[in-house]
Amino acid sequence: MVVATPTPIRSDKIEAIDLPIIDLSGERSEVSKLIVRACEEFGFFKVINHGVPFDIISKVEQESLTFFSKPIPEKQMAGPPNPFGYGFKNIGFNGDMGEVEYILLHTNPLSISQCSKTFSNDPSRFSSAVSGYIEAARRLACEILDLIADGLWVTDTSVFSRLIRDVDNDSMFRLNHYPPLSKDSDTSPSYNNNNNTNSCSGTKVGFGEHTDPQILTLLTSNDVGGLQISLDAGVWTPVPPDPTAFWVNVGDVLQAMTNGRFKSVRHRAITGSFESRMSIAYFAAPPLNAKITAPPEMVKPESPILYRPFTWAEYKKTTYSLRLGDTRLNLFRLD
Ligand code: GA4
Repeated sequence: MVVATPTPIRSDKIEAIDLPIIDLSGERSEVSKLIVRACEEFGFFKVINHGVPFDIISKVEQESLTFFSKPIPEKQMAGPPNPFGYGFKNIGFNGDMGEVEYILLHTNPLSISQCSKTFSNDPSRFSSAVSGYIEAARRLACEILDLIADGLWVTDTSVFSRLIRDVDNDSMFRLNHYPPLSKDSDTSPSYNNNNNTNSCSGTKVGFGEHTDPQILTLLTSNDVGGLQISLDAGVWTPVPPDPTAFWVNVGDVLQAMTNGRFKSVRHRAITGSFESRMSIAYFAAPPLNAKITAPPEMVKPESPILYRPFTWAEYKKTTYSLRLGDTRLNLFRLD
């Protein structure tokens, strides 16, 4: 088993580089080429002119702010995330910890409406805000996946998007709150929503380094930074916040389906700001019984098949049996 141990923050190198920006209002064949290049080189890009009204994003942000502003014991009544619900510092089931609190949900409409009463005094407002975001993010993810199929010259152009159009898709939704530094200490963040302006510096891991197991992740955040991506081990590139854009990252399943041509990007979130970082993530995932394998166009004599076919259920089970930072896709390699 290949186990990647997260590198301590102190010894990491920070390297600012220009990250790809995709303007979705551009000419289709040009946009699809640029997306493919971004996925190959970075596994990560920013999307502007995406067509999702800002109102859809800000309604969820408002719900998120209202929930995370509650006292911790009240929030904990909506947890633990087993597998869905409110989580505080614990990430997953194998001892990973971070300076983060979150809500993790399945995107199935029934499960959203059923759990909304645990998160809000106005469940129908919460449910409609979250469902609106999920539907917009799903559409955007489908559009991006269709552009990717075009750019890769795959004949079946819905080979990727079909997986998340399926009613049984296993996509997830996550609200993260990374607390600001506390006034009283150098390094302890504070989980209330005060905007501290006079605290001292101190950087901590909010969400440790990892790749996302799914197909694609769409992320929005408020105007507070903290997200970083890593293209080389131990070298981190800060992602400048932009509340008007979506950040997209390639997940493990898309790496497998492109036969390793796209890279599932390692990323993490750090804390150390004087303000709370809030982010919203949509993880586009296939149905549990979907067979994950590269379409024939991705396999050539010079690039033979890299991974054995697997179901999403099998991949998910492996993911949850490992630690956050583990390189799980290597366990499915054929060589
Ligand atoms: C990372 C991507 C998504 O946030 C997530 C995470 C999941 C969780 O928080 O429960 C995992 C993590 C994520 C990968 C390894 C396992 C599972 C925590 C963890 C230690 C919801 C997902 O699908 O995988």
